Parts: sequence; structure tokens; C-alpha cells
Amino acid sequence: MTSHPATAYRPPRKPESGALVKVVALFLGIAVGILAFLALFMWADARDSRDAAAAPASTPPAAAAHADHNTALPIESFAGVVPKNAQELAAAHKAYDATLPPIPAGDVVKVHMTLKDMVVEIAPGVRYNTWAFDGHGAPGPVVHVREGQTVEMTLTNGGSIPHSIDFHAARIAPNVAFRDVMPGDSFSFKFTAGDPGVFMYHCGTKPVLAHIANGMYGAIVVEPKEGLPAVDNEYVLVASEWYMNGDGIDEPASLDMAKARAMTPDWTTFNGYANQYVTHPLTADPGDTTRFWVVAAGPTLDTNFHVVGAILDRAWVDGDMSRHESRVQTVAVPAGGGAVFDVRIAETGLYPFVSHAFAHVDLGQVGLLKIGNPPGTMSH
Ligand SMILES: [Cu+2]
Repeated sequence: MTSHPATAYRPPRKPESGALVKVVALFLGIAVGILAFLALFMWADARDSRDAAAAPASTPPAAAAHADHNTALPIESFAGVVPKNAQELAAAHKAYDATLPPIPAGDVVKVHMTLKDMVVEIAPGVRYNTWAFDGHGAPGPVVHVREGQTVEMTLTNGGSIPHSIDFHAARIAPNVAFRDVMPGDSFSFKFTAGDPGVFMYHCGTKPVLAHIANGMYGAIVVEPKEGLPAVDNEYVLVASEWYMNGDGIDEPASLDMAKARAMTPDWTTFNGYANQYVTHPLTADPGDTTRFWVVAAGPTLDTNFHVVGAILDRAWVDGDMSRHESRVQTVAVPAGGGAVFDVRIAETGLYPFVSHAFAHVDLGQVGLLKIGNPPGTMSH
């Protein structure tokens, strides 16, 4: 495949917002130009005085060499662009349920997912044209099984182009099991969940960057058969980023493939929606141990998991459930990887969980774990 609809479709910009952008860009351009000139002037001046004694006549003009490096392409960001009533919209948004679902009984767990082209909200009032999961959006449903159970996966392609599904928890020939399914078709395959951990699943149809960026991912939790230490609360977080060709306010944005390749997201999220657990915190009681099953779906960026005001008591890193690290502060979860974190918090309060690569926090990959009922918050 040489092209795909995501990059072909670019909705026209609204004239007034285009004009505003141009004015802002012009303004910024002038400001940057002035700053650059001043910096250059100061630098050249310093260099001239430093070099004066040694080689006053042969020093080349600084300007030409310096200016040549300023060749970065301008990338228009829609980060943080939300409508005026964003707070209201954030409060009205129904947060993705992060609670780990129970393990179905029996030796075989049947999972049926339908892929569908759908508009979802990824930040308050910000809509995006996904290829996602019917009944869920992006991420798709959390699959929860016990090590040794067989997963019987049926994929129905309700979209308009071929899609597929790749389970990182499966040891299986990908050319057979992860093959493309045509629009309107269904396909089933089975695998035994023989390796415990938390794993990504995603569409593996080319270009994979576009299919993942458009929302085709989720998490499968494979509980070790001997179990893990008992905890009080278990939450699943799928970290991902969004690359948009518009602000998504007046009309849904679509994928900007150049931004995806340049790794310059407009929004980054836990479970598909910026800051949703800030407005609707996850909860625990004082003294509880809370387990986070975290997948970094990317498509490209890692997440650096950290709970502010706490230490991660146990950390099972990158799906290795055979041993855990103890009392660690921040753990990198690579794109395409997963990790499990237990954190015990004794004191009432609001504890942010973040990707500690702080650009992610700025772009929306932050939530709150509310311990007890801190003053000024609603009870749960
Ligand atoms: Cu796909």
C-alpha cells in the first residue's frame, strides 16, 4: 500500500481561524526574527572582540554560517487548543473505565472486537476521526485472562480499509494470525496466553504508524497462574499520543502523518482522553495498595510512569512477571511495552500519576489517584 485515507484527507481550514493563525504566526515570526538578530548580534560581537587579537582580518562573517542551521520545518501545533466551555465538557465526559475487569471462567476466553471508523473525543471538545473499536473507541476493550487460558479472538472489520490485530501476548505465526481482514469480513484465531504480564494489542496493517495513531490499540492482561500479591484496587492505563491536522473543534481532526513521523503530538493521553482522570480521579482508600497495569501504545513515544508523592513499591518491568523491582521512583514503559506497578499510599490526598517526561503532562498524559476524601473534593 502506498497511500492511505488518513493522509489524503485534510479538511479545509476555517477562514477566520486561518487569518488568526496567520496573524499570530506573523507576530511570532517578527518576534523570533528580532530575538534571532539580537542573539546573533551579541554572539558576533562577543566573537569579534575575542578573536580581535588573534585573527582580526580573516574571521568569516558569523551570520551566513549561523543562519544556514535554521532550517527546521514549521509544525503547527494544536496542543491545548480547546473550546471556551472546556471545563464543563471535561466534567460531562464519561471517563474510560480504568478498572481491571474480572477474568472470565473456563479454559477458553472468547473475545470479539469490531473495528469501526468513528469520531471520538480525545480532549474536551476536541474530536478526532479514529479507526477504533465499536462500543469502546480508543483504546479498545481490556482483555483479562489467566496464564494458560486460550484466547479465541474474532475480529470483524466494520471499517472501510483492511485491518488486522496483533497480540503481543501471543506466540503465533503473524503472517497467519495477524493477517489483513478485508472490510466486511471476520476472522478468528486462537492462542494460548502462556506468558503473564500486560501486553499491547494493535492493528498491524501497513502503515502501522497510521493505524496505531488512529486509535487501533489496547491492552491484554495475563494474570500469572500462581497469582500476584493481593491488592485493593487495580487499574489499566494505556498511554498514547495523537497527531492532528486541525484543532478538532469545529470539525473532527484527522491524522497528520508528517507530525506522526516527526513525533510531535498535539495531545498525549491515558486511555485516549487528555486529563480525564484529573477531572474524574481514580480512587483508593488510605492504606490501600493500588496496582496499575500500564501499556505504552505509542505509536512512537514511551511513557515514564511516576506517581507524585509516592514510591512504586513493586514494579514488574516490560512484561517480566518472574521478578520485580522494589521501591523505585520512575519506570520507563517503552512504546509497545507494558509494566505493572503496585503503590501503597497511607495518607489522604490527591496523588498525580504522570509520564514524568513532562512534555507529556503538558499535552494531557496525567491523572489523579484520590486517596480517601481530601477536603474540597467530592466523596466517592
Ligand atoms: Cu488498522
